[in-house]
Amino acid sequence: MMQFAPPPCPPSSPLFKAFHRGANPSVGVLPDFNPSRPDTLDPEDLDNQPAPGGQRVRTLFISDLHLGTPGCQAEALLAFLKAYPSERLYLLGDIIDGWQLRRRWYWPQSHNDVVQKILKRARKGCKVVFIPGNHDEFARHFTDHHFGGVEVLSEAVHTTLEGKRLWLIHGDHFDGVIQYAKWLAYLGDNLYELTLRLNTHFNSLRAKMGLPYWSLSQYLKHKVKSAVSYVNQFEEAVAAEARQRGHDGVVCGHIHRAEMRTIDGTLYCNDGDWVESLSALVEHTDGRLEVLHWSGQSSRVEAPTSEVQA
Ligand SMILES: [Mn+2]
Repeated sequence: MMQFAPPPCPPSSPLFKAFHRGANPSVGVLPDFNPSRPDTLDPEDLDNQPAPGGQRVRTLFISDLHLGTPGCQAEALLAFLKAYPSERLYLLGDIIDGWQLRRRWYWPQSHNDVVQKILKRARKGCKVVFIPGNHDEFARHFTDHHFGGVEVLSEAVHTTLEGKRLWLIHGDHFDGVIQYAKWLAYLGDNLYELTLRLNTHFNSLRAKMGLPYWSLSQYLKHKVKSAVSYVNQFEEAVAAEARQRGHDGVVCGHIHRAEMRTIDGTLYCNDGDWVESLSALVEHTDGRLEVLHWSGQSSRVEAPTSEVQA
């Protein structure tokens, strides 16, 4: 059985290099794979039954797992996947962090378990689609191929139970149209409060050195505002593009900020990440979309849907 994950071997090995460079299909390293996947999920199958606290859903959207990095919360993700079996699973990019793996090989058992769990889902009738992101762009060489029942696509459209067409992308292609630095999006309120305190010490030191007051906090406040602005710009740009392409909405990842809101009549959903926020987007069996935040059990937060004018 083919795996879409990089093989658990050091970066120096030829197989690893082949995967990262883009293997030549003519040598049969990664051929088209047509799995004997059942057409529908068998709800009687034990693997398709939710772990206590969870429930079976129609569709599960996850992204930004960053497998292959110490930051990936693989155990939490595994527990979440067990709690939420689904008829469809969309992996919206940055699943495997090729950037970091190239620098340093990090592949613990739990990360392998996540990959195995995903492949098992595919075998058990779940339709699994993988849309590579910028951190696993090596997989973009393999779009329109199947690996172990996992379909690799550059983008996709999901039709909800209610018949809405959702455009599925990772989202990194919008970096170019957004002015603000990506790292700013990660700055949180706590960090900001800390800088306010730091600022006091910082300036008393400056005063002792005979230097004029310079507001570190004001400087950073501006930067944090820029971060908020970055997120808004990203969301609006993605929604506008989805609208222009004639879709009812969009589901993406990339900025590690789970969200579900309507922007100028277009539904914008971000399924979050499994590094910081441990969040996912689900479509329930009744067609309702919901952002889930995982905290060890089935911690569920109803995402408010608000109309925001761009
Ligand atoms: Mn990304």
